[in-house]
Amino acid sequence: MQQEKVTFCRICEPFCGMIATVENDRLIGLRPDKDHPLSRGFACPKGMAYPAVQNDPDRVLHPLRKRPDGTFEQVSWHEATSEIARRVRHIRSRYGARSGAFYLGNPAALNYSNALWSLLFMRALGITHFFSAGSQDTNSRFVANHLLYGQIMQIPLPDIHHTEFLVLMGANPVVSHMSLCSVGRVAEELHAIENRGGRVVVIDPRRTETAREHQWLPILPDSDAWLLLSIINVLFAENLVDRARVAKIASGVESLRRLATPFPPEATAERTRIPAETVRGLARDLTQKRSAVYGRTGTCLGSAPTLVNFLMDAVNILAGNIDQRGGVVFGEPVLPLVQLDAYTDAFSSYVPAKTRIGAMPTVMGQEPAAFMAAEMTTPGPDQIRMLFVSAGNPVLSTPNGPELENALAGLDLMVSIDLYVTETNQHADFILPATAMYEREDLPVANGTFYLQPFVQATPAVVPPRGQARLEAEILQEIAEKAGVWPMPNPLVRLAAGVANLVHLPVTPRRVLDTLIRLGRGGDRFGLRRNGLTLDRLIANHPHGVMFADAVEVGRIRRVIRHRDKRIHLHHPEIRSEVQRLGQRREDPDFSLRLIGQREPRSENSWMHNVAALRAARAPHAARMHPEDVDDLGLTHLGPVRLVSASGHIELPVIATADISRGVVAVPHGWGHGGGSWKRANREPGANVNALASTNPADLDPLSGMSHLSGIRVRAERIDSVAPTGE
Ligand SMILES: Nc1nc2c(c(=O)[nH]1)N[C@H]1C(S)=C(S)[C@@H](COP(=O)(O)OP(=O)(O)OC[C@H]3O[C@@H](n4cnc5c(=O)[nH]c(N)nc54)[C@H](O)[C@@H]3O)O[C@H]1N2
Ligand SMILES: Nc1nc2c(c(=O)[nH]1)N[C@H]1C(S)=C(S)[C@@H](COP(=O)(O)OP(=O)(O)OC[C@H]3O[C@@H](n4cnc5c(=O)[nH]c(N)nc54)[C@H](O)[C@@H]3O)O[C@H]1N2
Ligand code: SF4
Ligand SMILES: [Mo]
Repeated sequence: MQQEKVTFCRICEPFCGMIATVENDRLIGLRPDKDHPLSRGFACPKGMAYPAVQNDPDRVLHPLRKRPDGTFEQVSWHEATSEIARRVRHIRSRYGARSGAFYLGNPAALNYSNALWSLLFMRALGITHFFSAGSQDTNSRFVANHLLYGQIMQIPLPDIHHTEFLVLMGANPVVSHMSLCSVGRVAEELHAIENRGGRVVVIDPRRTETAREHQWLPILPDSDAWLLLSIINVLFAENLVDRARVAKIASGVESLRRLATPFPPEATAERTRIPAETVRGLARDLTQKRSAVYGRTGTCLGSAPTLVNFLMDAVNILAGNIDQRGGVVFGEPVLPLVQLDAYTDAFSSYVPAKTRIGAMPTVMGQEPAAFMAAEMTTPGPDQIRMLFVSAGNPVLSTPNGPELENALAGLDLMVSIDLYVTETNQHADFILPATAMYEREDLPVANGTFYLQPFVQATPAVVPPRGQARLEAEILQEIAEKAGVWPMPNPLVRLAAGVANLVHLPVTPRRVLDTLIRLGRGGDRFGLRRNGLTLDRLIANHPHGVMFADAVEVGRIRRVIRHRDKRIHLHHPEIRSEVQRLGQRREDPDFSLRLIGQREPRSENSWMHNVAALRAARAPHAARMHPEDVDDLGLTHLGPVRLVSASGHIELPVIATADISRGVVAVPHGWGHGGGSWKRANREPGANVNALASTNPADLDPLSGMSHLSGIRVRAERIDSVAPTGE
């Protein structure tokens, strides 16, 4: 019998509404949900293709244990968790709790029970080596937030629905559908800005899918700090800053002026390749209209990314656009996440000079993933002996995968929870099968503060788990219980436990979520408000979600800022030294090209390459370069090239295209498959671009420990053929 169920996609951040068709407990189709208030009938090819992941014959459906000969055998859940717990106890007693590590990958951020219970599991086991995709994605943005507003949770969002002038720096929303900003149908919303007389400028080294639709302003990779300093310089020099107004909300304005004084646009044009007059025009326009500057991974992965994010906000602040309708605004989460953060500090912690290797900061407890290999191979009391990986493929997603693979081989215990055997977990002792997204109940908790409109939606599981797949939270809790370290005290759990104890129920992710909903906007306050929201009511009575208002409120900045004086802090010695460091960088003529990434519309990081429908008639993995660079270097269009950095080299075909600036090479990340269970992906030619990235502490962002993945200095060499990779 066929049934239709209302749900939503959790591959990326718009969480598009979906109607699932289910037959005999099998997901047989998806269509976009026309009644979803945000996506309004839109879904992208990745989202639509998810049934092929759900039903993939290559999925791992039973716990797997590594045999001595390196192959995997199926074992029962009981055997797997008991043996893991036994080995955990042994390693803890022999080397101490600090020998444990956890890597939490990107899909965990869109899966509340995995994220929440992974954090609790780490606390229970005393794991301090916590790594995540964040140090390849968001942490520089978060540290800029910490410096400016004293908190990490609420970051400025471009008010796309009301702005008249949007500057996108290092973001490609037509392909990525926006990130750290949950908004539906973004490609249309960008056109709507122009339709109401506004303008969208895309500052990007590549003429991206977004740039093609709007106004492209090419920039040399890794030079945004110079551009932003010049914009700030012009704002002051041309008296465009309403000083009295800014002084009301921010301190350190004068220090910022001085910081930017040496950088008039004429002094930075050569570094950015943006003409001085264009920079002056940008600065003027930003103060004349409702404007917003927004950046994403292109501004988070360079060599000084905290500085870039800091300066980007400084421009929004100085131009009078922060906390303004049509400017940048702060989200209003429906669940009481901000209160919870203020109470526990769980999501806003920042500790400078914390890590054993490199003395780097931790951001929300996360150490730089670039140090994973070194933390495994460097002797000492905190050397990593055991690693848990959930929803991550760091061999392809973090710097220097080959180095990490070698280090993984030396671990005493490695456990991975995933849908597939991957390049990473092929090195594990155990691979445990996770439920795929339509097999679980969910609500986008971590994105709560990033919604442009106050909105909440929960979905039930639409199909039962395939095979023996289980929720990550259940798996982790069982291991911790068997290891004798669960339950454990934690403010969040205590809160839910308090509630659960009243009715003598165990604490589960579901009860924590229900508690948050009941205490949140529209919540039933445990019966005080009749017909208020509970998790069950949200699912049963509001399948397409609840929209509380058309837009988030503005004029709330004092409530967002967590500095004691309730002002934005624009003066920081760390920022000053970052500007000095910029000026000290010497370019190496041996590596005169700059490497950037390129997200593809039909791919999600490393893990949707097994879906035939997404790969049909697609060009194979390749580098993009300007035709004149291709000619000058003696390369040929579609011919092979070797890219060399100070850290490694890769070989792949090159595509000549005028849609990229000269001196720039673009290569998508997440390729270079081999050894996983994803048979089709393994057959695709491709190279791991992160073999070119550095794990040397000197190459990371000192303020955030962010990996340097965009603007890596490389050279291109002519070769006769590409060395084969994969199977
Ligand atoms: N050069 C370069 N490198 C980059 C980037 C870049 O732009 N350039 N981008 C960075 C960014 S932004 C990110 S987010 C990271 C991603 O880094 P990672 O999170 O390490 O890598 P993914 O490729 O997203 O791998 C996700 C894994 O989770 C599995 N998975 C999928 N769904 C589920 C699920 O529901 N449960 C479980 N348990 N597992 C699941 C998949 O099979 C896959 O193995 O890559 C980063 N690396
Ligand atoms: N189709 C698809 N969608 C995705 C993903 C995916 O893999 N595929 N991944 C999801 C994830 S995990 C994330 S974090 C988001 C990321 O969302 P986005 O950041 O919007 O996605 P990217 O396509 O990486 O866009 C980064 C842009 O920065 C540009 N850039 C690189 N270096 C520089 C620089 O130095 N300066 C400037 N100004 N620009 C630069 C690149 O050319 C690129 O166009 O996308 C999400 N959505
Ligand atoms: S844009 Fe695509 S992948 Fe992202 S949530 Fe929407 S349908 Fe899913
Ligand atoms: Mo990401």
